Amino acid sequence: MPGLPELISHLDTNRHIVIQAHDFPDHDAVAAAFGLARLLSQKGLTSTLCYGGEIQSDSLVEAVRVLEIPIATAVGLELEDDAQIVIVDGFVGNKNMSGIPGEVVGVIDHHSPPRTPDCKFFDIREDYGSCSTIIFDYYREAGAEMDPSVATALLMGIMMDTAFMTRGVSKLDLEAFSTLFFKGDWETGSRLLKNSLSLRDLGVFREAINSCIVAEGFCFVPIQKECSAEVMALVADFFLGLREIHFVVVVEPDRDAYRLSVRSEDHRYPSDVVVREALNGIGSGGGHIHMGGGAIPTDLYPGEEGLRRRFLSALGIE
Ligand SMILES: [Mn+2]
Repeated sequence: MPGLPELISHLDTNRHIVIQAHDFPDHDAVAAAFGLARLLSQKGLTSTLCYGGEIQSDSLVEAVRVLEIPIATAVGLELEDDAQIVIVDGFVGNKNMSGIPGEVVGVIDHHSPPRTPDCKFFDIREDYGSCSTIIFDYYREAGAEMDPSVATALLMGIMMDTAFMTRGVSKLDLEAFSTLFFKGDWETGSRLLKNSLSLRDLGVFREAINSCIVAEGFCFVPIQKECSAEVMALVADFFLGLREIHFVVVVEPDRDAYRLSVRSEDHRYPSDVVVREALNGIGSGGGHIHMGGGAIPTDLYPGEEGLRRRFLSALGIE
């Protein structure tokens, strides 16, 4: 299996190393980037952390502040053309990775890739619940010390992506969780994660509850109000929590595209497979069995009912 020693063997100490989380990053992406940077620094390799776009999640902004994670947006970052980029929790080719100058040397991810990454190093473990778990594994294999702040960040990444160990959990996620739980500060971590909504998000929930359309176990939720990817995901989780619902699609208009958040609790209908089929020819999507997402450029959007029908047919309901 690929791992840290192989990644390091591809890194040139004379060139700038940049660890990039995906655009509009989440807890798992930022934690994986932070953990990897600290681990590389123990090996004498200095790196810069960045993400594309901006952090839309207030709880992640708070985590970055509390844990003193030195990460910033790639916009305005002076990067040399020969910078070596390591991407975590996503990969180039995905719509959510903004191109920054430099060479993509490595990809560390737990999403199923639309195609094999075209770079020197890649470590993709689709069976892991979080990218943070892969980084935890790197520490363990290297026998490296871990700061409490890194442990807390990785713990939050695992808790976030597995919805507190209730989806997509592998044996290694559990091992990482039980070690990090005692190494990091789980109280701070879970407080930050469990307070990611605010009163101003209630309007989005109100609209979602009014607009949802249910057909068998499938719930389609079109919303017009602008909201962050995190709030969309929480809306999707909310509907999945309804006993009758097993598959959820939340769709929301963004600047130049419609964004989708997808959830499944039925193994016969993996989120990533269904979203790719439903968006075939009009947009892009991906993710895992339990959670996924996608985007449709505004000019290709088939309308709410058109999109709902595409999902119905991808799910084989009609
Ligand atoms: Mn992740």
